[in-house]
Formats: sequence, C-alpha cells, structure tokens
Amino acid sequence: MQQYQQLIETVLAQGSWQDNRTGIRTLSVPGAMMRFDLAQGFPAVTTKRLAFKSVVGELCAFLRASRSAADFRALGCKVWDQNANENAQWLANPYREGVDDLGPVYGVQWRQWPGYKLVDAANTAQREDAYRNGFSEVAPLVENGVEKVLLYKAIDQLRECLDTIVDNPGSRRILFHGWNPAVLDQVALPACHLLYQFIPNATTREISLCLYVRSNDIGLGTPFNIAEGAALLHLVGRLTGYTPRWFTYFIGDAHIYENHMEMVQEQLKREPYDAPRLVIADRVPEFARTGKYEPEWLEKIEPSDFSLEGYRHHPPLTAPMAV
Ligand code: UFP
Repeated sequence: MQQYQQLIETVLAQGSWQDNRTGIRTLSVPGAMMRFDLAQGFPAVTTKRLAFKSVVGELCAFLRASRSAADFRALGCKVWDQNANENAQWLANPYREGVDDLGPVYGVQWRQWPGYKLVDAANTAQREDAYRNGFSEVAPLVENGVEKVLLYKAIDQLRECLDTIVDNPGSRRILFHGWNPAVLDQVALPACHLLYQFIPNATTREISLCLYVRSNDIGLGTPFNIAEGAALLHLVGRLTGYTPRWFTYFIGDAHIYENHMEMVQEQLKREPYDAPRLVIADRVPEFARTGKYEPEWLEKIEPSDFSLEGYRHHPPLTAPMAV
C-alpha cells in the first residue's frame, strides 16, 4: 500500500483547496490512479487499521440489493447510518421511505437496474425478443398516434457479468454501472464508486478489475473502497474459476478533507507493513475446482466468509465523516 501513501503525497503537493456541499473544504486533485497486483497480497491499508468487517458487511449488503441502513447494520456496517438519518436534504426528500431508508443505492442498481423498453405494439418480433430476454409488459400507450407497449425488466447487471465471464471471457463488455441518472434524485447518496469492468483472461485464468470512482474521500473512503473492490474481485474469481490479478483503481475527484489532515500526515510517518492475504471460506464453491457454476452465492455470501490472514497494521486512526 505504498501507493496509498503516494496518493496522499500527490494531493498534498499538487492539490487545490475547494469548497463543496458538505461545508468542509477539501484539498483536491482532478484524476488519480492506483494499480494493485493481487498476486502480491490484499491491498489493505496498514498505516492504520482497516475496518475490514465493515467493508465486507457493506459488500454483502450491496450484493443483496439492500436499501435500508438497518440491513447494512445487521451485516456489520454502520457507515450508512448518518447518510440515512442525519442529512437534512435527504430527510426532506419526497422519495425517502422512512427511517433507515437510503433509496435505490449501489446494490439496487447492481442487481436490479430498472430497465425499460418502448416497442411498437404491432412489432411481434421485437416484443417476443424482449420477452425472451426477461422483459415483461407494464402498460400499453400511444405515442404520436402509434400504439406502443412499455416493457420492464429489473436488470441483474452483476449476475450478467458473471455469466459472461463464464460463457465468453474474451468479451470486452463485462461491466456494470452504478450511476443511474433516472434515480439520482431518489438516493441518499449518488454512487461514488460507479463503474466496474471485469477483464478475464482465459489463457492465464486470471481476472482483473478496473474500477472508476467519481469522488473519493482519501482519508476515510479510499482505503474502504479499495478493500471492497478487491474483495469483490476475489469473490467473482472464486465463483467463475479465475485467479484475481490486477486491480486498477481510477479516481475522478481525489480529495482530502481539511479535518482529515492530521490523520493523513500521521500515516505518512508510518512505515507500511507487508500486505495480508484474503481468504474466502471453503464453503463458497470454487468453480475452478468443482466445475459447478453457482452464481446464487452472490446473495448467500456472509461477511464471515471473508477473512484477512496475516494482517499487521499500525494503531487505528479516526476522523469525522463529511455528510
Ligand atoms: N465517498 C467515498 N467513497 C464512497 C462513498 C462516499 O469516498 O464509497 F459512498 C465520499 C466521497 C465524497 C463524499 O467525499 O463521500 C460524497 O460526496 P459527493 O456526492 O458530493 O461527491
């Protein structure tokens, strides 16, 4: 995780102060990248303690398409409580469905992206094709005097990625997106980590991930998001028969909050330790060994199925999260 320290140094050296909606200024750099070789270990921050249980709890909640902070808490992740119940703008949002509701955040888009198609009612070839692909009819309607049918499908983008990794690993279209413009006004927080592209290689049997994060809080968010993306890549590799390899992490707005300066400065003084190893429990089927493809494990996986082996870290550091 020397790269994390380098990122902090880059922002300290090249960043500009910026105001933002939280009221806490940030030192920001537009555009940054880190690339981790997972064959060398798991990219857990070692210059402070990584909240690993919270990371894998959140990941499990996303995989189950949760939209309630209560579900996240039940899985061991409390980071959503403030977003759900303390942000005045969200509390006043007409789409909010009560205490703990977050709206259709991350996992809802990953697993149940609301997909619509409008086809001519008379075009049976199009309608039948859509039905074969899992769309169903919502309503007939008339557009410019032409009779149409509105079709709907909750698209399981992540499941479709896994299917493609197994069936067509040469594809360069294996990605899922968390940024759904139609629901930006309905969520407690628009997606920060939002574009995930898997790149399997059928020759080496390795799988890599490119992740794009539009806005990243380097003090608190980045170590969390790196660990979560890497854990997801490990899980996807396990279920599809590939060894996790390169994890490339792109940031749009890379920023350090003013009240996190002490925390990041302290981390620069600390010498990073060797990376730990991520272990996924034996009960989660290893496609490469069993030959059985069982994508339903995406919903069944529990935080306790993930553990870090040999995780040595410096004492914990904390700072307030900007909401
Ligand atoms: N943030 C992260 N990672 C996340 C997440 C939020 O770094 O996974 F959900 C931070 C980035 C930013 C703030 O500081 O939360 C989101 O604010 P905005 O939507 O204004 O970019």
